Amino acid sequence: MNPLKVRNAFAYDKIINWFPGHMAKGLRLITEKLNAVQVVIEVRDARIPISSINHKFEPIAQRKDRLIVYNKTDLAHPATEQAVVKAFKQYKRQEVVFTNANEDLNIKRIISYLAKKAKATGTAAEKELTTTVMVVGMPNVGKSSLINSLRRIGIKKGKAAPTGAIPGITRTVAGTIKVLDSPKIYLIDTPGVMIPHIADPISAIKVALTGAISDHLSDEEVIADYLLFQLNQAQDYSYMKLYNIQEPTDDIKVFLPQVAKYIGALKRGGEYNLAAAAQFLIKQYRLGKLGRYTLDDIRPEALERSLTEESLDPISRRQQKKADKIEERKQKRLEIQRRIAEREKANLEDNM
Ligand SMILES: Nc1nc2c(ncn2[C@@H]2O[C@H](COP(=O)(O)OP(=O)(O)OP(=O)(O)O)[C@@H](O)[C@H]2O)c(=O)[nH]1
Ligand SMILES: [Mg+2]
Repeated sequence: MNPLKVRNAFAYDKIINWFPGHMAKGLRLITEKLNAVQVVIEVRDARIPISSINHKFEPIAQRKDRLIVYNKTDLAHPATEQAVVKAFKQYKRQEVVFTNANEDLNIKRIISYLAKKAKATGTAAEKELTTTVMVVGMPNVGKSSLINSLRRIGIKKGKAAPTGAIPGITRTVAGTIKVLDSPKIYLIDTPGVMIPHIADPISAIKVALTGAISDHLSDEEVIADYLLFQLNQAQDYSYMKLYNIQEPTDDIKVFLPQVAKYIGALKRGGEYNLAAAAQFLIKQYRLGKLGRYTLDDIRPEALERSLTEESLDPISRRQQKKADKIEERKQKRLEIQRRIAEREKANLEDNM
């Protein structure tokens, strides 16, 4: 087999923006309900320990006791946990827990952290130790699954928060969900909130590949290409055996037709359906069928660069803030237009 020529870097400069109305509203409700909680659990994706940090949560989490949970650790590279735990301790003085909410991994650690934060509430006669916790994070990282897992372990009860494989399942900040009896621990589920403007296009691709951005908004063939780039960077050519491909390739135009052939994705005229092949590959990644891949650079020097404040370029920070403001204003305008349209539709129906 000839050694494969791979790209040095992935070229992409498109900006993906996704901040629908329910997220802006969710963020508002999260801020409003903050007074009622003692602890904020910020859930992130273990496959993108840096790219799943949403600076929108900083002002929220800073005011409370914060626990950072990196979920879907079963899908991340096994070296991620140790590297990230160490770097966060060193550069952020923050404790982080890695979980697999589907298999209740490390859930007891979270329960004991929350139990220690319990405070006396209620009247003097019937004082009860209680912790109320808000669970926030980017879309689809597993916030609702984590709540269900805590409840399974804490009070041995079934699912209370709806979950699903696409982002945007939880639409609003609803009531509290009990996950422990003594002390009483109540959790509040919230809708996933996306970073309003991701300045780095490659971060946006990583976020999309993990499933936090609605698929129709991002170019699936580009995301599949990024996946191929990552596999080849890791010199992992297991895709050859998986999809019956003779030669490794770093060219998505060569790769996708072969995957389409393997899964039998054909268009009406008999052409290969490349979009279907790209969707298939993305799904395989999300299910862990291609192996455990962490997409952010977790080498010690890279983590140091990402986590130390000084390394953040003040100009790009200013640009980010400006872009956030513009995006927020746009979303507000869209929300108002949507409401007007709804009202007009309702009036029209009334008059019919
Ligand atoms: N492999 C794996 N999948 C997980 C894990 N946690 C959650 N999932 C899956 O990820 C998907 C999203 O889970 P949810 O709990 O709905 O995510 P969420 O953060 O509440 O999503 P939104 O409400 O849309 O913001 C579901 O298909 C879950 O089964 C995990 O630890 N490992
Ligand atoms: Mg949810």
